[in-house]
Amino acid sequence: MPLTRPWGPDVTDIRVVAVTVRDAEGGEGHGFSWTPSIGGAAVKALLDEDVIPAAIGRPADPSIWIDLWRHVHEAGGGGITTIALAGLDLALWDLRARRSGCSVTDLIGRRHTRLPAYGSGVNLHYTLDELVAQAERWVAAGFGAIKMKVGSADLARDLERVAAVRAVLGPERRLLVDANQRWDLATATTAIEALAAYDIGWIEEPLRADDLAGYRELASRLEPLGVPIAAGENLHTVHRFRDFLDAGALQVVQPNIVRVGGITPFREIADLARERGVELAPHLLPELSAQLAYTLPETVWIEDVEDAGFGALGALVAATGVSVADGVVSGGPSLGLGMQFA
Ligand code: SMN
Ligand code: MG
Repeated sequence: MPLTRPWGPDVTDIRVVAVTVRDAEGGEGHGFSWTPSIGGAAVKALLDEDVIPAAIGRPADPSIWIDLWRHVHEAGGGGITTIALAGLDLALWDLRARRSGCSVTDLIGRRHTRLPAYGSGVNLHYTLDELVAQAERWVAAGFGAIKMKVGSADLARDLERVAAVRAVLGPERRLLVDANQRWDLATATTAIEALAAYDIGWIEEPLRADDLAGYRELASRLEPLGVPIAAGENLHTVHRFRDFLDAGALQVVQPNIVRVGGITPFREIADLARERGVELAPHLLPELSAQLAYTLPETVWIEDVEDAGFGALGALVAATGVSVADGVVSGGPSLGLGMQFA
């Protein structure tokens, strides 16, 4: 699917592999694997050649997840393997909820009907004017928090942009910044010390995503500043999330439901975050993330990347019912996950 607002020169579309599962009684469930541009064909090949043949004949139930993860493990414990597994896992949850005649949210147990949403922009390549205009759109739309990109070649450019967006937001709204792994430890330390003056709600992926030692050291350096470190969109297993939390390296964890392998592993990661007392903030996929976040005891922020929802991109057979208005996400399907791709 082409993106209305490209995420960068080499990310002009997203790839979705739609997965349909059928059980012996003729029940049907719909899930999907997803990736921004890179790896879509490889994910489809893994599904076709390894995941689907290993799944056929097993119980049509998400509890098969761990066996299938072990089955594909030699191709990688996470990454395209877990992205591929997600397609099947989502389809199995959809099927299970449909069999029960309810939504996945109600099957698991609903705790919320509304959650706060933040406006998110993939906007490092925007001009200052375009960035300010985007922040103004979000304020006008009623968002209480927004996220912008940092990590420019020149720190002065980041500071100018963050100052401009903070001026649009005023002192009350939450301003989140995302460096998408662009810094090393020394650069991150200097940059975050300077950015802290703008009351940053979290700094996301300041370092290479899997640099555990770097995150541990950065967390100890930032402790006196009180700027929380967020990461997780590029961590793929509950084991890796546990490593980061054991190291005291993160204050906010951001699993992407598809990248971690689906709803089954996402729920384990959410339990882990709760046990450790860190904030959980699901990455992207608002129509899916909201349906799961409604089931959690805590209140989590849902990320709404401007113009990038599957519904807005015209990708779904029918709308999920999940919608964002006045900075609040609400609604959802009455049956299953309601995410069948056209
Ligand atoms: C992001 C990652 C991948 C695609 C779009 C946006 C970004 C975010 O890092 O956190 O929103
Ligand atoms: Mg990010």
